[in-house]
Amino acid sequence: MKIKVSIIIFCLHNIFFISCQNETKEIVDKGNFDDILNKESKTCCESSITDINLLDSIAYINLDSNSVLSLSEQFNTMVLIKGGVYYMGSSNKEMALKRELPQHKVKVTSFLMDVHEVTNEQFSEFVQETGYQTVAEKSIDWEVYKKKFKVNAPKPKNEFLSPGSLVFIPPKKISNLVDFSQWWFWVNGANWKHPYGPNSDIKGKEKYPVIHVAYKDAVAYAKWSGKRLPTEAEWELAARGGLKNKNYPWGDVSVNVGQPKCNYWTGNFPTNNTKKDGFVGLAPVMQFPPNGYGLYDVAGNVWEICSDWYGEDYYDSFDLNSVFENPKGPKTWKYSLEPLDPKRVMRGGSFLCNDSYCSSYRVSARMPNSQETGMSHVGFRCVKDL
Ligand SMILES: [Ca+2]
Ligand SMILES: [Ca+2]
Repeated sequence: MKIKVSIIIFCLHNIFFISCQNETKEIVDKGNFDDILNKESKTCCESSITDINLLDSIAYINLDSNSVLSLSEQFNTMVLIKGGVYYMGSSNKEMALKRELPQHKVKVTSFLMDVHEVTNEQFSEFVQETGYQTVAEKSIDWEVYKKKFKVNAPKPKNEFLSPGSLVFIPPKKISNLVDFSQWWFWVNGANWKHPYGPNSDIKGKEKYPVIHVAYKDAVAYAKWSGKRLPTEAEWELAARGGLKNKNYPWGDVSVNVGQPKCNYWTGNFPTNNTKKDGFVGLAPVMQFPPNGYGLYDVAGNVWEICSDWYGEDYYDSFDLNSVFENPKGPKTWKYSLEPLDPKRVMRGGSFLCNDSYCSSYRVSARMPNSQETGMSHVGFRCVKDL
């Protein structure tokens, strides 16, 4: 189905709502999809990887003291990301998309960053204290919402105005890797508490990253916790972990070689997952070795929302003879494929990334993310000024 730019975010939803609705419902009704997907694989890798993490506990900064922290205490900690000048963007033109080029010098001020993605447990605390409702949990009043647009957008179908979010459901077979409506579905009732629809829940998923959060939700959580979202310049500096001009947070070794390095899609996306990294779907945070700054899962697991607007040619605006201090992105978004849908930057890739598809576990990879919609592979982490 062809994308119609005039229908704003709903064009995105519409193309997801294809002829597989019945199949979607059947799969979603089975409940916690992560459980189903990961059931057979958890014992093969999870325990051994966690042991490595315990041994690798390094340089955690407790905001209240500098004492050594237990693993449970680490869940609420941040690490110092020392500022400086670095080359932002890809140094590998063969692997990079145009949006990652050219490399340009930026200077970033020191800041603190969460060691892991925000978890369901953390987000629950926020909601319990504030009564906050996420975007995915609310209906849209079209009469109010349509005033946002300068063009006359046709009213979407009612299901797209009812509470819901976008859920990845692996297809048995696909016809191509371009039409993502084969594996993304709009599911009414899907939200952070019910990741795969009304019959799913997050019991036992306290340490999993929260998903189905829109930009506004992430900002609200960050503000409540006394933090903020990172700029993409901050995020990339942090993700590089002190390494220079490397492809990944761990260096240049392929994600497919050696011990599992992150939660990504092993096998043929999106029809076959080999569980080689231990997880077919989402993983709890901190299951893989951290990068050089002690940050977990900057590559893979969930995409991480940044504060910048997404500009597809933003990097072309930099004077390569200058150093830009704390860039905060373009004044507004630009994304030719969906020009009327406001896009923010997200970074790091997710459990769905694979070398055959997007390989966005690379530190320079950047992706547009609709700020109005939640998805089952998008989360975030926060930063704090010193
Ligand atoms: Ca995986
Ligand atoms: Ca991540």
